[in-house]
Amino acid sequence: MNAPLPPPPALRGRPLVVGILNVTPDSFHDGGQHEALDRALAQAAAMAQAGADWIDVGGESTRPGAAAVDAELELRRILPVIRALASGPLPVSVDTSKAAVAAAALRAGACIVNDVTGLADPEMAAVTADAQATVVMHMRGDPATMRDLTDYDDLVAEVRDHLLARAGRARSPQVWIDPGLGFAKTAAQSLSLLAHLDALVATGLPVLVGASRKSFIGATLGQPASADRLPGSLAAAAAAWQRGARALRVHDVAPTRQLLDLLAAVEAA
Ligand code: HH2
Repeated sequence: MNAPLPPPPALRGRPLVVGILNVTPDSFHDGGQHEALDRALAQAAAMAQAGADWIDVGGESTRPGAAAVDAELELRRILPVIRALASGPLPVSVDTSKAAVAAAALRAGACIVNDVTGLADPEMAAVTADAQATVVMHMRGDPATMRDLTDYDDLVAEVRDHLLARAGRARSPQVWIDPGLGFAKTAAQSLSLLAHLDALVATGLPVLVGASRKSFIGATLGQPASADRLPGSLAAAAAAWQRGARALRVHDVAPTRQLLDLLAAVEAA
């Protein structure tokens, strides 16, 4: 098992920065960049050097319209990376919705389960008992269907109540909740969840936010290419931190770390 995860930081304290490491050909921003083991490990080392607190390893893209990947292929992609990172300085999460994949990743040295489906797999709750932490994210449907599942009567309350119910299934010592920006949400709904993040923070569970380079930022700022969304991603990270997020899942660790450290320094001054 790799380095242990620290407890969630205090509200408005130094937030955790979760570095994204997608070992996929088709992730919406970093797809194809880290498929070779040496490139994945170099990226993890660069993120650690830049101030990441934890590395999130994924082997299946969940972007809208992404093709599903079977467990065997997902494991072929992620296990060599997780095994290599297990002896490294940072805790490692596995970004998967399959209980079998999560279990194998934990055996290989990961210590956190990050499940975008919020423990939809009936076997996942039992697997989380072997993890130090679980991230329970809100979504509806799957990447193929979620764009058509954006009707909510009361978006913020429904997301909060769903997350509370799903978090109750997880058996890890730490359970994080995540609004799932961009997952079965229009751009306006992702902005609204960010604006009303305090409703999730008020549950008392630590909140993790993944806004990095997502299309709602592009839609808001007129930036169709994810490569042009760093300023918007930093603004979203700032908005999340100011509303009480305790971890930010990002592609760009160094600029996010600087942004958050400065905000925390202003707060402490
Ligand atoms: N977003 C993505 C994947 N996993 N996990 C959590 N907890 N929260 C998120 O917002 C989240 C997530 C999608 O981003 P990315 O991994 O960069 O892309 P892809 O799914 O195309 O691999």
